[in-house]
Amino acid sequence: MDLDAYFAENPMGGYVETDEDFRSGFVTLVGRPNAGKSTLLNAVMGKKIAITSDTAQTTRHRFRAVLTREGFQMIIVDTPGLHKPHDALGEELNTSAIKSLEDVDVVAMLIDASQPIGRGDEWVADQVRSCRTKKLCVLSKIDLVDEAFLDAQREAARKLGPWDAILELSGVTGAGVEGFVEEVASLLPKGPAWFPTDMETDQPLEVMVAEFIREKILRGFHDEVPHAIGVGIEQMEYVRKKDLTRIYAVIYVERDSQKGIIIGRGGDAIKRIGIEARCDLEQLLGTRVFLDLSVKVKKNWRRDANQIRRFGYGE
Ligand SMILES: Nc1nc2c(ncn2[C@@H]2O[C@H](COP(=O)(O)OP(=O)(O)O)[C@@H](O)[C@H]2O)c(=O)[nH]1
Ligand SMILES: [Mg+2]
Repeated sequence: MDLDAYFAENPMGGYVETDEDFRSGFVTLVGRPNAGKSTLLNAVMGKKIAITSDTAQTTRHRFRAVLTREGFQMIIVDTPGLHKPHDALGEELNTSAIKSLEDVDVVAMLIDASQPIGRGDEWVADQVRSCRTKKLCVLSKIDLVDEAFLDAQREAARKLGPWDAILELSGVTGAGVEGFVEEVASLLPKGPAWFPTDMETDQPLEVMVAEFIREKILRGFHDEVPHAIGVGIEQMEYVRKKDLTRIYAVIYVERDSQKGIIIGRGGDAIKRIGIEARCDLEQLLGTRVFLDLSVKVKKNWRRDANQIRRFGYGE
């Protein structure tokens, strides 16, 4: 096969020219739910790839984002938070996060600097300590704390170590994010790029679309409903003539009462979810979007490991 001709015709397949100083490798983000892992991932990538919210179990599956720059390629693994599991879904999510500690070069443990460091963080640190990788401790959300508090947090974080470095940053303001990228890059082993330069994530598009919709529900409802939902994409088609993507998605809930809440009075709530999701999806896809949302009841899907996998969560 003539590779030059192939790449000329398929610019999507480009690989970087690498020399012997090129570094490449994997960094996994771990920490308690809400530590700011997915927000940091988006800040590093300079665009939204991961969904974020202040609801636990926002991130339900492990996936990778690829950052390629001159001199290095970094594969960032985002994970569900590590926490004490309460149901089959929670257990799957933990397993998924713990697995992500294997076979990587750097583990970055995020700690929300605005919260007291506690048992939950100690438990995560215990998991991290037994890894043979390089280890970073990242104090996140520093925009929410003052200098004195941050000093105390840094001291508490040090005791959870040993760490190769302790960093501080805010995924919201961007402070310290570049420093994080540089630190990780310096810890990566030498070696050629793993992925094409234009590849930004290994999440299938369908999964990203479903996740972007789920995010709007997480952000819109602050009771138990968010935990009970899963989103499935039934059909997705691109109409070239209209530069339009048609998406048919189903929101699964566990009970009729939850279905009522998601739909809202006179369909208000689901209409709002649809409008918000469509905005994000148009950004993601770079086309106009027609979004059809429906709600179905699927009892106990969270207790059934097979169902959980069918929704694309966990391993
Ligand atoms: N103020 C502030 N909020 C943040 C920051 N990083 C994350 N958050 C918020 O914290 C919540 C959890 O963030 P997320 O990235 O989903 O956490 P994850 O569960 O660790 O992936 C969201 O509401 C974010 O907007 C930060 O640097 N500053
Ligand atoms: Mg997350």
